[in-house]
Amino acid sequence: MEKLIITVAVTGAEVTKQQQPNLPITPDEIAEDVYRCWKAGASIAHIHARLPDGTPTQSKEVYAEIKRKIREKGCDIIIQFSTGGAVWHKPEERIQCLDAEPEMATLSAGSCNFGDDVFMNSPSFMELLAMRMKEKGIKPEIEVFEPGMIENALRLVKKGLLELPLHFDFVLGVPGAMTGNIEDLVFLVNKLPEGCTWSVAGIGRYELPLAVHAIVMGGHVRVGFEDNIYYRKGELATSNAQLVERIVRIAHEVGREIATPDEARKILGIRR
Ligand code: KMH
Ligand code: ZN
Repeated sequence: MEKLIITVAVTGAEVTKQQQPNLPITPDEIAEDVYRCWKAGASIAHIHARLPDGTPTQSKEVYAEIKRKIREKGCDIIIQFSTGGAVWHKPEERIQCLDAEPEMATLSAGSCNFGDDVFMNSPSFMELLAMRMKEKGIKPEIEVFEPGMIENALRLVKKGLLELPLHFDFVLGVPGAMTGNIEDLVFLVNKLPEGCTWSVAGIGRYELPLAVHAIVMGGHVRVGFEDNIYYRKGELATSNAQLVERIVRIAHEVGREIATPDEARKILGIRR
């Protein structure tokens, strides 16, 4: 089996410091948190920028600052920026983060309900994101919240805007979108074209069981405060690194080795 790629989603756009006091917000906090997760075994950092008061921002300057601060620490983790932003960000704000030149960026492959909101990803915006990433040599990670989103991504392949093999991330358990039972994961994995890679990001209580299954199924895993703030029911996690460390221990116990960032680049076809 391929080595395991662990992605850490350190901040997200929805969680607050009130909910999780150890949530990293500023570029300094995000860089330090990413550095600790990298030391613990993460090879991709999925990043959302925030303003100092915690408001989500898609400002390319803030993203560039986060990237610079991570690299200043000598950390070679794959930096993945979110083009998803927050549900209320406009498409032109969301796409800006690509100008800060991440190695990877997310591409949400369709619209869905998202709690009490709607997460909008029109066909024309998906095409624009794919085109911009292609021009800039940024590896897309296809975010799938609903099964039809796989088809949407494959339509972009047919149009020549995305290339196979793609890397997918199944975000399961968002209220309003697909749930996160094991059969949901297996169903989605079976839909992927040969040669594609995938990870799973289970929301809340779905995070751990889905991660454990992904480890033994040969997929990859995303954990972090964006998706889940608890270590176990009723007990907040002390840090993002704590969640990464647990995945490393479980993988070790079942004989799945952990990919370094350079090994992850090879698995994902990223040229540095
Ligand atoms: N915050 C969600 C509305 C992504 O990062 O690309 C979208 C999201 C997906 O988090
Ligand atoms: Zn995100």
